[in-house]
Amino acid sequence: MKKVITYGTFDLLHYGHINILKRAKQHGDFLVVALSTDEFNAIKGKESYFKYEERKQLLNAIRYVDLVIPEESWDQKARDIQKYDIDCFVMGNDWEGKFDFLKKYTEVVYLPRTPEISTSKIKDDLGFG
Ligand code: C2G
Repeated sequence: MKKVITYGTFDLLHYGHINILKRAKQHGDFLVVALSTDEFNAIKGKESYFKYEERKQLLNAIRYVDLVIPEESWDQKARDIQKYDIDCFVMGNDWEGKFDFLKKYTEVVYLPRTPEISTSKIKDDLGFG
């Protein structure tokens, strides 16, 4: 079984998130999503509208997602890759090159983002930016 992992906040779940999860899953048979905790979001300088458990519930309802784990720090990725026996690490290309250090542990793939949508655009368009 080829296992894939990806990381993110996935707040205000939208079709850009679905697109990356769908394409990430195409790189294997089992997709792990490391979901940023509320505490880690604070470290990332983000405050999500939906809290961790709500964002986890949404991700678990997506057909492409097989397991959701917490992302609590920047430096857990190598451990996660070994712990979950990951064969492929996938991120959107807004992170292009940032995780190349993981190539010694696993395949690293950056996929094009869905350009016209983002959580911050949704907030801005709704007047909550
Ligand atoms: N994404 C996308 N298209 C969009 C918006 C997001 O492909 N229109 C992708 C991002 O590239 C990322 C994933 O969806 O791969 C999750 O995006 P965010 O929730 O914004 O995650 P981010 O804040 O980038 O956190 O350690 C890594 C971080 O946790 C990533």
